[in-house]
Amino acid sequence: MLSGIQPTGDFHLGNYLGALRGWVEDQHEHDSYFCVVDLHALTIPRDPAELRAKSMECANLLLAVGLDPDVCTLFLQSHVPEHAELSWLLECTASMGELRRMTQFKEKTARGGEEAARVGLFTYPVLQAADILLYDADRVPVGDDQRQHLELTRDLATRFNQRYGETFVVPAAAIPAAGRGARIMDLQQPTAKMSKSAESPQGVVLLLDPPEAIERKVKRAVTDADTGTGSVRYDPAAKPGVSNLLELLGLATGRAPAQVAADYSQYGPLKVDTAAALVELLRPIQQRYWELTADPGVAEKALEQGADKAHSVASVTLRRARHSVGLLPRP
Ligand code: ATP
Ligand code: LTN
Repeated sequence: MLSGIQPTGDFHLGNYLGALRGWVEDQHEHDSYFCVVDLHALTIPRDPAELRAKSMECANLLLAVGLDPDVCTLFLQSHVPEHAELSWLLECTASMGELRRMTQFKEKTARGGEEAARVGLFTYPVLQAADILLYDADRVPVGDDQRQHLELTRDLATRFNQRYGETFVVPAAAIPAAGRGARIMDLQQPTAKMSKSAESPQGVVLLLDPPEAIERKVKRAVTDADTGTGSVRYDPAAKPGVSNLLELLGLATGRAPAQVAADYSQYGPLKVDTAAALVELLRPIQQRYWELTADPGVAEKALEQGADKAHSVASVTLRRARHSVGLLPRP
């Protein structure tokens, strides 16, 4: 199993409930690789000092949510050069047309236009395919927004295998069920996903937000005008704001959102309880995070051990792929 996360922006509840929380459980059931995708972060302008700091912050947060470096393999993408090399072989497998159809590319170039976009933003999903295929991953846990990138990875693996003979394992996405964290919505704009790159910070609950900030953001969450009888119900299409709060409270307390709805008739108490549950959910993560930042050696050691393990696996797969396409081994 493999998944990745970009060391950019600040981690939020969508990242945690849609992806990271599942990773922590998965690590005990699968041979798991978790990659901080620092090369992907270069697809849009980044300050070098900030990228360095964010990469360490990201590693510390992954440890704080519960990834155990003695159980799983946690590493930085750029520490394993095979990722960039396999990406080239896959770029020679992918077509311009299929990359141009990627929603993320279209969204991220909507404002500045395609002309100014970095080529890396265009080939981003190919590098992602390399991340996955290098580890023979058959399970890739991600949020719903990554569905299209996973489809592309499957297409590239299948095409490569057909062209050059069986080389890669064709992976499958593991996406949480609807209402169970697949797509946590922005609290201010409940029809858009909660995102690191959201316009307003008020709609995004960060993993490191202090309790007062969590309470304020949840209290001000956009609900809707329909406050009559039966207004607290799980109905994402008609009531996106309320449904998102029900989903959050459900995820924090281990219940289905419709089950949570049965306990409430008004928005006020739902918000108070959601905020309190989120504060409790994040408290131990924040505490571990601050302990880890005080001792940078822990993350450094985890990343070193992770890079060695990842390299030993990736180098074997890359050798296989090089041989398949006809590249000669070095004498
Ligand atoms: P950006 O919005 O700037 O692209 P992001 O918040 O989506 O960033 P990523 O690093 O791209 O962050 O995502 C890390 C993981 O979190 C991915 O598996 C992604 O699917 C998941 N994820 C991100 N946002 C949400 C969300 N709102 N709900 C559920 N899962 C999410
Ligand atoms: N594109 C993903 C991050 C990512 C990833 C991966 C996820 C890069 N490589 C490999 C799963 C597997 C994102 O934006 N969330």
